[in-house]
Amino acid sequence: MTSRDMTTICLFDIDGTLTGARKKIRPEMEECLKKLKSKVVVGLVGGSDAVKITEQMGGDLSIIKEFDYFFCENGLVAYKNGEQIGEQSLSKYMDEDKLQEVINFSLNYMSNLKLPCKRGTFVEFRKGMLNLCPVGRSCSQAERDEFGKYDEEHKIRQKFVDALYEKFSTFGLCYVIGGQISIDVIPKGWDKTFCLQFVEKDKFKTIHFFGDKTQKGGNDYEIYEDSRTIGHSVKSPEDTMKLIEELFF
Ligand code: M1P
Repeated sequence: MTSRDMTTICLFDIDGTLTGARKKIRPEMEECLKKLKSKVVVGLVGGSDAVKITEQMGGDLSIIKEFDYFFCENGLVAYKNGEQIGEQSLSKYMDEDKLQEVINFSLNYMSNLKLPCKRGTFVEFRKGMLNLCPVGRSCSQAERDEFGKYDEEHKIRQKFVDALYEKFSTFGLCYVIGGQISIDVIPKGWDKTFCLQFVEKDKFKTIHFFGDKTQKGGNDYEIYEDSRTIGHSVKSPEDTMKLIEELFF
């Protein structure tokens, strides 16, 4: 057996790349990542928080140590070999008045939307970002899928993003469509490239990144385009597995 190449790392987005949107990882993908980890260093970089990502990876928080690097909220919360190595705080970074202006505007904007359905948790305050969700994060899977389709047709989130940029253009914030039903609000530079500072310290020769939202405005765009990474744009988890086979086996 050849030894593991510790100079090459593969970083993976989660929704649409390793799993379906907010779905659990499938056994064949688990197997594929396990096999890949015997060859190179493997890390995750997701927009969601630790609880949601570990749930999708099929376990509780203890699953974090199964990955060489585990970056939640774009790396604003970072782990290496199960140990936490970084954490940012949006509430410390941003002036409370400004933060409340964004939250109040968003709640008001969402209150004027007519959608197929509305549930609860329209604003989720995370460690390093705000997540705005017009349908409400407590919706069921069926309601999530319904909103997803409605949004494709009516561009609810894109219009919301445009309104946020128009209203708060000087706040130094980015409004990003990452998943299926919500918008992430992050300070400029707190996109997925944020995680690269941690891997750079370990002097990898090659950093591969795999993601599906690699188009401008998507939450994989900056890291996919970054000169420090080799970016791979995928269409689905099946596509990711195929690419891993082609590149590494
Ligand atoms: O894919 C990453 C995104 O996953 C979730 O998106 P949604 O619930 O809209 O499908 C969110 O956790 C979002 O913050 C994250 O970027």
